[in-house]
Amino acid sequence: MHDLGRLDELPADYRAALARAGLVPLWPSLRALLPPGQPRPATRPMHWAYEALRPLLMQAGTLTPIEKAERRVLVLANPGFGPGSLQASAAMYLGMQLLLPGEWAPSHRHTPNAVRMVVEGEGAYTTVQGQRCPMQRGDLILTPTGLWHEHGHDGTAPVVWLDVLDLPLVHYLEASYHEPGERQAVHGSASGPLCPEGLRPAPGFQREGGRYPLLRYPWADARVALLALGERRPAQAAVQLEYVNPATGGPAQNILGFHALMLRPGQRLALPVRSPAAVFHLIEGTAEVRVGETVFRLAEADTCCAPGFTPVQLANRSADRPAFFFVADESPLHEKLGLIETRSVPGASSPTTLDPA
Ligand code: 1HN
Repeated sequence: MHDLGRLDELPADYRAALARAGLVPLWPSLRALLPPGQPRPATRPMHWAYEALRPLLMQAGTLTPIEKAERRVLVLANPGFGPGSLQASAAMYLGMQLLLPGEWAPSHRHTPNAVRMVVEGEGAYTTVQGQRCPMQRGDLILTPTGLWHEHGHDGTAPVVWLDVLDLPLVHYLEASYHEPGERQAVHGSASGPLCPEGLRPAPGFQREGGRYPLLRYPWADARVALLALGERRPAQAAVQLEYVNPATGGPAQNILGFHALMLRPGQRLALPVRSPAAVFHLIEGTAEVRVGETVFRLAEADTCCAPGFTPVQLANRSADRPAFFFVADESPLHEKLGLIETRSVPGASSPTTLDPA
């Protein structure tokens, strides 16, 4: 492969003439745009410990009233995208949001899709398109593109949740905007699963809120399902559930994908190397996440991210308790764009359990 010409090899007056004409030579940038063999992700492996983040979030609660924030959020910033980065990966935004007792985060809607993974506290709720969704630890609540949403809190202690949005992508596409709204009239509750297992709304089913019949996925149900699946799957197999849209059987949202994953006591799992970046949030237990050469030790409520094209191994360090992860990734986007790739690593094409270390 030839070394290509550099910008500084070109005469200064020629470069100035190009700039005046609104032109740029391709060859100095060609290798950065199309690196050999695989991408060079800006996304860095990162770990955000809840223990470190929580006091700063609580401090935001005293420094900034909700009226001055609308959404009181500390963004989990990946430094690979530069100082002040507002993203965790190319397509994923992560933020920890705090709502204090009695506070209200007013109704709005926007083009990016959001989900909330509840981390701490009782008594808060999100109203999505008129459906009141109570928030309990580990619950996943969707606010798909264009749906009205607002948050309230009738409890007595702070409530914290992890927001996951496809904002970096939608903003890059120059498609990101919001509209403020009035307080919503509540005309339903999404306090339980819409349908039992094996049933789904028939084609043509429409509720206000349209193509998303299920907005709240209670953790209590997902946890029971993971434990039951773990009983039935071989001891070394991955125990993983995908959050799906029951109307389509496809991913719960269009751009980002969401899973719940259980590691048995002592289990180690090598994930296939894939093109999308992924985020791992530990709902329960203690675990180790190895991203390439970097090892993170996760406590409950910790979050980390892994760039695409990078080997990831998960390990449950406890000998007697399962560990439960919430996983968010960019796979629906890569699938739709025809960019999805899975590469074999020795011993891992589908999730593979390694011998205990
Ligand atoms: C948003 O609407 C929420 O509704 C949270 O709670 C975080 C980050 C960027 C843009 C919109 C919310 C957000 C957001």
